[in-house]
Amino acid sequence: PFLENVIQHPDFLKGTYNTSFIESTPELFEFPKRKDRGTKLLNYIGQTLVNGHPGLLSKEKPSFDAPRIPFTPVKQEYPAGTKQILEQQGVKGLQQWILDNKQLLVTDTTFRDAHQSLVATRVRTHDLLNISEATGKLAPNLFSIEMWGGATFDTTMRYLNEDPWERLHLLRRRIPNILFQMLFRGANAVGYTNYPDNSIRKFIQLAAESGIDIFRIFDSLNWTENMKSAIYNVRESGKVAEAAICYTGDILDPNRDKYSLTYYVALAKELEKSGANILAIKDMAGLLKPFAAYKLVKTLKEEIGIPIHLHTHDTSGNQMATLIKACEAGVDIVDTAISSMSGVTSQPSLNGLVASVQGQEWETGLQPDNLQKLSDYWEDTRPYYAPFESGMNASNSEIYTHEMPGGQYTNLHQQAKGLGLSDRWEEVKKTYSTVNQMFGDIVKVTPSSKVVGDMALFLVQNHLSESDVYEKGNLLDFPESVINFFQGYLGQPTGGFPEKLRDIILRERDYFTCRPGELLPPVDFDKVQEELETKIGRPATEYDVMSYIMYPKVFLDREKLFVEFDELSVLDTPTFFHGLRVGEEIAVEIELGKTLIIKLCAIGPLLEDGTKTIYFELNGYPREITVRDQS
Ligand code: 3PY
Ligand code: ZN
Repeated sequence: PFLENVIQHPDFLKGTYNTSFIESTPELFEFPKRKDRGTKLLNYIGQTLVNGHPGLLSKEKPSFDAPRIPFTPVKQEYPAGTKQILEQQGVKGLQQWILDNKQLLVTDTTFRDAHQSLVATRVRTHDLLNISEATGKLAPNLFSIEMWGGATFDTTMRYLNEDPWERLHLLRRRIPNILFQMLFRGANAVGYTNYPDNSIRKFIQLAAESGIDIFRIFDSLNWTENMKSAIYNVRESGKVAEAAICYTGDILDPNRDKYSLTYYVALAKELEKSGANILAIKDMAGLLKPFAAYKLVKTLKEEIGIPIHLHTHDTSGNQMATLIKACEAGVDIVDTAISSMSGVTSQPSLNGLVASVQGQEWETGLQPDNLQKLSDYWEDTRPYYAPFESGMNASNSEIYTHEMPGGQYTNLHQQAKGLGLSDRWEEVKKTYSTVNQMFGDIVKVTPSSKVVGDMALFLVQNHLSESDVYEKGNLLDFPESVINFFQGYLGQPTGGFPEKLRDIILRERDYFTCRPGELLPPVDFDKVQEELETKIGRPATEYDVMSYIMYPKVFLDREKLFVEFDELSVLDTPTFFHGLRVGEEIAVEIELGKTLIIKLCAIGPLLEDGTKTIYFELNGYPREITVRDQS
């Protein structure tokens, strides 16, 4: 509301303001009361009770015990952490501090990749905020917290009716001492396709100003041309450019020589030369076996001078050993997740790793008792998201065959369910690996992994085999993402595209081999802002404009829901997903010091006009809501 007041103020619009504008204009701090928030929340709860939350089959609200939030006195100061090192010593100073450090440095991915990989990125800001102060105070020795980017940008808007920028701003305030890290998909930013160069620049500027310190930049085909602009812009913004080599194949398998040790060393050197401050080894599927990790890290430490940060997924169950072997080889930083959010498609356990290196030269300085408290919280909170779990309850070495990134596994599973293919999930996984070979054995990570996934779903859904594609491909309507990929919109894969398949998929369409960003016209931000404001009928902030550029339809859909239901992040998660049980009463703090008491009294029968009446009490007064049954 403050930003809205500023950009709507007549002096601001006319440009007749000076540096004391904010201090001398008290009305900027008068916020209009958002009316009817109670009614809007009742409407949302009513909708959820009658029609269910989108994507959730069960309408029954399960019972949960309140999560154990560790007590940390408000007055207790946040111990200084890596954020202060960056602020005081700059990027170069931080880099040197990492290199000089004997300790094994640890990143916690619980706020991003862990839940992206376990529960389809559904964890809500509400649950992150509840544990954020405790995380900052109980785990101040973390190197960084990965808490943004990847799929979180999309899913916060698409499924959680939230604003991703607000999540970043709120968390930043609650964790002022630990570096924040985001996953940035190079020229694809936080989306699934290349964006114009000036949008990449603007996105990085806004994210840097909002509190992101380390940008892990990767390209889904390891095509460095697509990463250089992001590396440059992160450096320009004074933040840390962590450039990633995406690991696929097996450097120790002599039969798979496309992605060899020599290939990765050359890539790492090129990224260092392009300005990377840290090198990430991004093992998105968990394919980097322990002895391969030793060899890769040892060699890279000899060949490059910047710190090395290892990221992996524990799908096979082997990856704690990978982290330990990498540690022996001299890795600087590793990614882990709090134990109750770790394992299988997520990262190896933070608590486990800390215990493993205790008493060794790499001892992390993190306190096991404190980490246990954080894990207890997540153990209590994770069941809220049970409907989004992948069903993979144990480790699975079949990952070495299908090579599906941990972050994709649960999403593709959900997508397959949505298409009615849940009983053919085994076939989907097999086809995923066939498609990879058809595409020439490519690096598979968002968005290239999505292209492979889309093609696999397309083949399974239409009962098509590999030979069907070659024999009757000219009659098939391939998914748009597959066509765009072969046209060159994601960039160029190592070794080029398989030409025969490209001809079948593209037919008479053109393809190109230059950097897609060169072809995309720059975004005119003012024009987009105008267009957006016309569509939503309110002033748009720079953040709104950027969200709209990244995901136009998703942004507008969320806006519609926002107008209908207002801010839903105030609801606790079980209520957000399932509504209330008859007789249940909740307190909802809609703004500081303003709480609504909502009680569900009864749900009326289905009426002839297709509606149901829901009987509530709002702050003790009876209220009725009518909801159309969409079943
Ligand atoms: C993402 O891009 O979302 C990923 O997690 C890739 O591993
Ligand atoms: Zn990952």
